[in-house]
Amino acid sequence: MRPGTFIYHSHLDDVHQLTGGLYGALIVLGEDETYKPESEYIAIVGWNDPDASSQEDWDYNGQMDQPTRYAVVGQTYRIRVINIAPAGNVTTRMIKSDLPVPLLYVAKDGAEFPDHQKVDIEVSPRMGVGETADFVFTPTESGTYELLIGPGRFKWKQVWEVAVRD
Ligand SMILES: [Cu+2]
Repeated sequence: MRPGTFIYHSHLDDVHQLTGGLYGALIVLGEDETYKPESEYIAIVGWNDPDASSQEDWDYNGQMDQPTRYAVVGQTYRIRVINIAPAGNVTTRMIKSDLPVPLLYVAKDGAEFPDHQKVDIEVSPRMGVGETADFVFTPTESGTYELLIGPGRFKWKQVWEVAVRD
């Protein structure tokens, strides 16, 4: 299996089992790679209700509220986004003081792009059900950032506090 971001999930009575949480990230590393949790962030988008109609019906890593993430200026962080909601598209973006912060779009559905196809994006392409995408975040200045993931009306706001390493 090639290295990358994949997903496992049930395919029996799909909507009930998916909204019951029967899914998870499947991260495949290259032979020489080591998983470094301090520089990784996995964001799995799902539903907790078969008739999702409000923000509370969407789960982000299994819940709505997310703990603040801490990061360091100049370090790189790989953000792996997985959409396993039973329907709907999501987009991903990073902002700081309401202004877009570019993320480097590096992989799609478990396939790393060649270097010349890795591009900075302000808003990711829309991701449908079962899709994954990887982004690299390299903060250049300290401050409070927000990672926004979700469909149009409902957005997961993941706060990233970035500081200079002392
Ligand atoms: Cu499937």
